[in-house]
Amino acid sequence: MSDFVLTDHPALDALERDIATAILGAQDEATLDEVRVAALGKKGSVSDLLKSLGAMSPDERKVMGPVINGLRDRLQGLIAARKGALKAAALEARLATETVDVTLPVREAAAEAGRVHPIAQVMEELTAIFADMGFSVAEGPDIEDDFHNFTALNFPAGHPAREMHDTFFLPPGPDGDRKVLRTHTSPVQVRTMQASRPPIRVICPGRTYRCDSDQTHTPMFHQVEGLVIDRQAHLGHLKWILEEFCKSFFEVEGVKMRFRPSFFPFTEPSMEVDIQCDRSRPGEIRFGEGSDWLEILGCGMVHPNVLRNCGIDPDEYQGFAWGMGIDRIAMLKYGMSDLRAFFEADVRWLSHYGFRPLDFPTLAGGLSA
Ligand code: 2NL
Repeated sequence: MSDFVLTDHPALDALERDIATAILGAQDEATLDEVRVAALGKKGSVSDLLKSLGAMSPDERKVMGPVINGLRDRLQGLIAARKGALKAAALEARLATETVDVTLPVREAAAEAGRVHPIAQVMEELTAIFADMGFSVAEGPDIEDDFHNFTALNFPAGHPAREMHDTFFLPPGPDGDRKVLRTHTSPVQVRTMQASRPPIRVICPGRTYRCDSDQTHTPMFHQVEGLVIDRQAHLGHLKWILEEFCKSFFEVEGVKMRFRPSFFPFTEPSMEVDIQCDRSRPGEIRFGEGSDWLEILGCGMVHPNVLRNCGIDPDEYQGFAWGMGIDRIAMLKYGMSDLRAFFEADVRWLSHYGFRPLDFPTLAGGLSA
């Protein structure tokens, strides 16, 4: 700026050049404001010049007025331009550093993010798998009467399940009847048979209660039972349904199953079902491979007495049913060792074993995908 000649007044040109240099050299708005105050503030160098006009003679003022005002106007314009440039640069810098990567996963704090309990997850999985095979879900009361929990299901009068030490009974009502906390989900199927006509295809997942507590038993636990009633429903259908279920649930291509004779009051014949597994790796069970067996459920053809008790003619209809523990198959699939932890409501356990709320089970992508 050596050829900085704006007026016929070298001293004013020098002043203007110095201020202009300071304006253009300001690297932030605060510095620029300091320069502005030093020049145009109340006691600024340019303000002093403007004040000096008042002491001049009219002739002198006629000449110097436009000179000094011009100087002030140019500096004001320069300040405004510099301010705009600094603002734009600051915005550019922020935009460059504060970029938001919208593709990053949502950050979650362990305690804040809710988790789906493994039992709820497994219930969803069961529902999805059996819905695909045409089953609907039926529900019923946790507090049952003796007829729906025992009598309709062909339990004889002196059966041990009807005793205090195995079952939770409520105090008798005015009619002397003792209600029970249902010991299985079968009463839901009894109610379904009473309320509808065959063909019937339902699963009944829910809470059940027995007077029992150790590492593998809790007083409240979960079961899912299935029921099919039709004119010609038979054990071949049952085997196919259970095999499809096991493959889907444990996410394997194939699984060998073993049907052993057993006994339940409400089915005849009755069977217990084992599935193929491999237990050679410590602390791990794999299904669909290996040469070990693991019992996972009980099943059978619905006893004719049960059909009759529920208003279905056993000469016209027949069917099969099965039942299994949800807690147990959840432990097998997701590798928990102590059943009691399921019901201790410890959020650390839940954040370890629980499921993200939007991880819905699908049949296509693998349930744990
Ligand atoms: C088991 C065995 C089973 C059933 C449940 C059932 C229900 C009705 C009629 C006939 Cl209404 N049977 N359910 C049948 C066989 C076995 O459960 O080990 N559950 C954990």
